[in-house]
Amino acid sequence: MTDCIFCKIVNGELPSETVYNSPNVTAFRDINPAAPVHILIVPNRHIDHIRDPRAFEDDVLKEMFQVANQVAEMEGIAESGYRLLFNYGPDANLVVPHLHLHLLGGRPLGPMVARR
Ligand code: DGP
Repeated sequence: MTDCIFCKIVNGELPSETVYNSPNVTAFRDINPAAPVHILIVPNRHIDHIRDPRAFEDDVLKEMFQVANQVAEMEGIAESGYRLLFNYGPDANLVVPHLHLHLLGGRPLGPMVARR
C-alpha cells in the first residue's frame, strides 16, 4: 500500500531501527517505546490487521511469532520475560493499519491491562 507507514519502513522509504529482516517479516523498534524493549514485528506484505483473512495465509502469523521469540533472545529478554500483543479496534487503540505484533520487555510490565 503506497501510503502505509509500515510498508514504507519495510521498503526502506522511511527510516527505522530495524533489528531483523527476512523475505517475509521485518522487526523494528517502536518510535514511542512503552518499555526498554519495544519492537514491532510486521509482515512485509501489507495486511491490515489481525481480522484481515490474509493474516491466516502462508504461515504469516507463525513466522511473526517465531521472529518475536528470536528477537527476544537477541535483545536478552528471553529469560526475564516479555509480552506479545496485537491491538485491534478503537478500544484497543489500534493506530497503524498494517498488522504488527508488539514485543515488550526489559522491565516488569505489571498487569496486562490497567484495572479501574
Ligand atoms: P498500535 O497502537 O498497535 O497501532 O501501535 C502502533 C505503534 O506504532 C505505536 O506504538 C507507535 C508505532 N509507530 C507509529 N509510527 C511509527 C513510525 O513511523 N516508526 C516506528 N518505528 N514506529 C511507529
